[in-house]
Amino acid sequence: HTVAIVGCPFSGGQPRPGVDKGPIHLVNAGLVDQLKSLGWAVEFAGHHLFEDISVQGDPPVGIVKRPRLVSGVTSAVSQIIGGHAAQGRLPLTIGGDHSLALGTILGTFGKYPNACLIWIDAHADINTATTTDSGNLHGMPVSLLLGLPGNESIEDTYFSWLTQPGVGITNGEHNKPTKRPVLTPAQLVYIGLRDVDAGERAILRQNGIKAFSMHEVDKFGIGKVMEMALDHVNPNRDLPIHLSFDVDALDPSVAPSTGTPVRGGLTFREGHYICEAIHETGLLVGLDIMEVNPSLEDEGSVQQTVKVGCSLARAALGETLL
Ligand code: DIR
Ligand code: MN
Ligand code: MN
Ligand code: MN
Repeated sequence: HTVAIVGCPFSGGQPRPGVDKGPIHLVNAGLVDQLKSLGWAVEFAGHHLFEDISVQGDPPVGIVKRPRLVSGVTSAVSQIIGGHAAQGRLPLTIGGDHSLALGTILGTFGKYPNACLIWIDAHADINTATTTDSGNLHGMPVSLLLGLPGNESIEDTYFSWLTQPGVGITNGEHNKPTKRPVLTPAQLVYIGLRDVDAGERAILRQNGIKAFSMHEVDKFGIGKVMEMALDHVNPNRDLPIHLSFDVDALDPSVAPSTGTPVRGGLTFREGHYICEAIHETGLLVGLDIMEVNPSLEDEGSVQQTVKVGCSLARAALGETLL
């Protein structure tokens, strides 16, 4: 089996420089050889610099920042990931900020429309253009993937490509295709949440989206939480799985070099257990390791965070302890 490493040095979905250097550090730390020694054929053809995506001025829409750039880069990412998925390769995207998931998830769901999405994060990343306080698109990808109301100001202008292709739902009256979002709420589950904005809480509640916050991780333990999360999105353990892992889900003592650390996060083992449990299903079809920022904190913290990023990827791709 082949894993395709897609390096995405991109930081436009949030304000802190440096997260674009994450993928370079992960590869320099030996990720390619590490995955080879797990028995994978590894395809890595260098990082994607998105040089052809030039944006002539990118003024905010309302407070949403850099919508043109994020749209251009993430639609390119969706093509790259979609290509790997179509060829039967497992795409491993290394970020870069979490707005990149707009592209990675459309890429895998284009090939596997019935897949489920397991989102590991301190944050829900489900703000809309209406609810966002920061205007940062890395806090918004899930709402765009779900096609939630509130994104009207950016959706038709910049993210109209973000729909499930090739699905023949038509609008009866005019018989023209209607847009079908990439994801439905039932296909999504969160683990690790602990910094959820008020508007996001309302969205989670209104859409009945399943989320296991750190409270549930403490209450039930990570083993039970993984079982419940999979029971929700994958009851018969027969649907493809996309795992999108924001390293800020981990406690800052475990992954300090990330843009929006939040105390009270997953332990080293809890984070790895999630990846191991998903590997055990044999259903993984897409993997993101996001938000490693090697410009933040001291050199030791950077090395530690980069190493954790690599070892999460290895755990999801079959590394075992025995
Ligand atoms: C906040 C922070 N909810 C926002 N989100 C972050 O900007 O929408 N996501 N840090 O990773
Ligand atoms: Mn986060
Ligand atoms: Mn926050
Ligand atoms: Mn995130």
